[in-house]
Amino acid sequence: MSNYELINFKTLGDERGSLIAIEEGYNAPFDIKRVYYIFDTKEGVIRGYHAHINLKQIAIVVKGSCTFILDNGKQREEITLNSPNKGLLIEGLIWREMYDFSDDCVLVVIANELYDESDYIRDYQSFISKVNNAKN
Ligand code: T46
Repeated sequence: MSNYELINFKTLGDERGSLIAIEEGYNAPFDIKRVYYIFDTKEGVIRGYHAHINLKQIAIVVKGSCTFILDNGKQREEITLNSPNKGLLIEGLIWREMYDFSDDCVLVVIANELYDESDYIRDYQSFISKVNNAKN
């Protein structure tokens, strides 16, 4: 399925522990304009249920684990994030849902644009119409 990929971040470490740096143009393939993080997610909660029109993002679980459902309108795939050295790059029209958050999950997201509600598609049928229109 296109429109997402896993990025392996290089871990810089020494006897004190580990460090990962994310830099635009190096291991983040876009200008970084916003960072947000999701934590203390309650048991059984499913977040997301939307797609973005233009936004590019990298999701990194820096602690714990959670699973992304990624749907391009044709196929749905699941990817579990459980390592701070893996980044999930999502761009283009992808419906996403996130679930199975561990108690300690901290999900950091780096985005190429500021928050803009008009970039969200929060209705699944509208998402499918948009995908079909984009193909024609
Ligand atoms: C995404 C997934 C992975 C803001 O005011 N500023 C922000 O930068 C963000 C991200 C959200 N908000 C507000 C909007 C809502 O009132 O925070 C509230 C929760 O946001 P939302 O319900 O969209 O959260 P999620 O977890 O469903 O989705 C978030 C991102 O919004 C979205 O872009 O791809 O994480």
